[in-house]
Amino acid sequence: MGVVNTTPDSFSDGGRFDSFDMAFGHARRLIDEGADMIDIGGESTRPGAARIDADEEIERTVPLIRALREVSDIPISIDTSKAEVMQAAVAAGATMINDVWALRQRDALETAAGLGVPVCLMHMQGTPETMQRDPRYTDVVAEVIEFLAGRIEAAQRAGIPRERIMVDPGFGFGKTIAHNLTLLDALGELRELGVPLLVGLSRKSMIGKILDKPADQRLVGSITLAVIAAMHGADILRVHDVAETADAVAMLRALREVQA
Ligand code: 9MG
Repeated sequence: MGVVNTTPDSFSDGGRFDSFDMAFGHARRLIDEGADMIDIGGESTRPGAARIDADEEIERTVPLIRALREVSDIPISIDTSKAEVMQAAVAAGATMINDVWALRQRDALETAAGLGVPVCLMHMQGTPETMQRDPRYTDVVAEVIEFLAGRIEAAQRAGIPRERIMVDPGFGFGKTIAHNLTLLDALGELRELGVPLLVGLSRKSMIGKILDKPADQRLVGSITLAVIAAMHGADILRVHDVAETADAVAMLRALREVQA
């Protein structure tokens, strides 16, 4: 899953893709590099990022989705928590909802159920404004699994069939480095939820802190974590560097073929 942020304050690209043309060009490049799907977001979810209203989020994302739909039939995921944005994005051609709030915002559950597209339910402790202040868990793996199991149940109760649900432990969303690494190491346990596993580790601040590197120097750290996640059973990797990650995953796949 290739990441296309249309946010001017995007942490990973310094806002380079805040204009339509640049975002469109970037998305096309990710498709050419081998992305199996594109995740388009209009509101930053990084710690402390400013919230925007639904109209602005729609303005940033929907023209891009429409334009991509004209040139490609690649699956497009809309990264949003707002029911209005989900509706507008799917009407424009998005085929999946990626919600860091796991459909806990107003009308999101019912809207996603009505739209009939797959959803990714992500774990987050707190809110993007406050989540990194002092995240605490007694048992991070058990608590993340319990939360995701509850959201799967809520989604199913709202009418979203299990086959359309995937989950994500939400690396960096209300988690210390130790929480993130513990979760990564225990990713196999999340597979017991019985739905596909999506993970986003690409360029995250955990890598920056461990390696002491800014976002544009986190490629090796990102690829390393992507490979570890894939080895632990992640089904979908949400990444900025599609070509490099695709090569790394191809190497892992080759190894698995001789193991089979
Ligand atoms: C939007 N977004 C930013 N980071 C993410 C992550 O780790 N997972 C998912 N599903 N979405 C994310």
